[in-house]
Amino acid sequence: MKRVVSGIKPTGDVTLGNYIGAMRRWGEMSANPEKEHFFFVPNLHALTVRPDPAELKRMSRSAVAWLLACGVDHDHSYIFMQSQVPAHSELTWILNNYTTLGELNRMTQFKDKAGRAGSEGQLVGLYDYPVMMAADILLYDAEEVPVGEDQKQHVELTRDIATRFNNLYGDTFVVPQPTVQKEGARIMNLQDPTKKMSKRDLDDSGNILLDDDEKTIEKKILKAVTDSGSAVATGADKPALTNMLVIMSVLGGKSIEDLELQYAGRGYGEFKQDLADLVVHTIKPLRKVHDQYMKEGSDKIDSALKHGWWRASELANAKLTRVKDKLGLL
Ligand code: AQP
Repeated sequence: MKRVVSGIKPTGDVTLGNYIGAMRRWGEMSANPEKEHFFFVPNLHALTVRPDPAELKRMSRSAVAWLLACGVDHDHSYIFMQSQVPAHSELTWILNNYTTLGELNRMTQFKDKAGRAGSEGQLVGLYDYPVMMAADILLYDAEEVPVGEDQKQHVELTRDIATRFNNLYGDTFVVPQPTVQKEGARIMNLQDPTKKMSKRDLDDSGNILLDDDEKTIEKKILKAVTDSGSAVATGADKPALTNMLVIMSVLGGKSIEDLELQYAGRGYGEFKQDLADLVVHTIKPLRKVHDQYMKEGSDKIDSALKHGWWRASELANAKLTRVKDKLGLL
């Protein structure tokens, strides 16, 4: 059976960017019984930001609750916690020996994140993140990796590592394909549309969090920066409006052209209010389900993780044994 792997890092509260670029599709995809789906929480990757331990636990459980709220809950789909499957760390170490410094130096996410983190944040873990991501994918023979645009380069590196290893030791890994949707693959910050909407900004006024209540969402959208002129239209000189139109198009199911026609001659104010209503309407039911799972006494998160852990461990351990065998590791 074909396999699909993707994940959501517990580095902060999940954003509308994570939802539109990736998670929105995961519920529907995971209902396809012809494929096995693995959606995991890469909590080892989260260590690169040295989170408070209690907060890391909360965010990890919250990520599982969002996955469940997005509809990833079927017999043939699995949610698991990365740290509970030790094969991820072990294969990372092995793959470090099949990855060059030159390749890691080219990773734009590292340059971006390390640049923002200052010298204290230039950690080996952050540098090595793409190798662990390769291990995350290759352990499961995943053919497909649905991600947002920002992660595409990492999946391409995974392909290179897998091909290199296969050439040296014979067929071992399935070479995966990144699948990036056309619309909404890179949702931008509402206060600075030149940068990506991200979980981990200290100032979250430009990021819509799935956890935000209705008033906060409305305030963030009404205060979003706009472009010069007054037309609700896309274009190279209209990064803010382009971003908001993409959000409206994806969530509302209308084409950008139709939306431009619909708002022709109407001001930014009316457009933003409609966008705020649409975002609230989309997020509210998800948040309700998420909050139910997060309530004390709900064992849904633990039982989902147990179900996922069992299958993930079975596959990951078998793959690791095969790799060790090929390398002569006793
Ligand atoms: N702004 C975005 N637009 C579209 N897709 C996005 N994704 C992330 N940001 C956007 C996609 O969401 C999935 C999960 O992302 P992740 O948790 O693995 O980490 P990330 O890509 O590093 O996302 P963040 O929110 O920016 O996290 P931090 O702040 O920790 O770095 C991925 O498929 C990603 O492409």
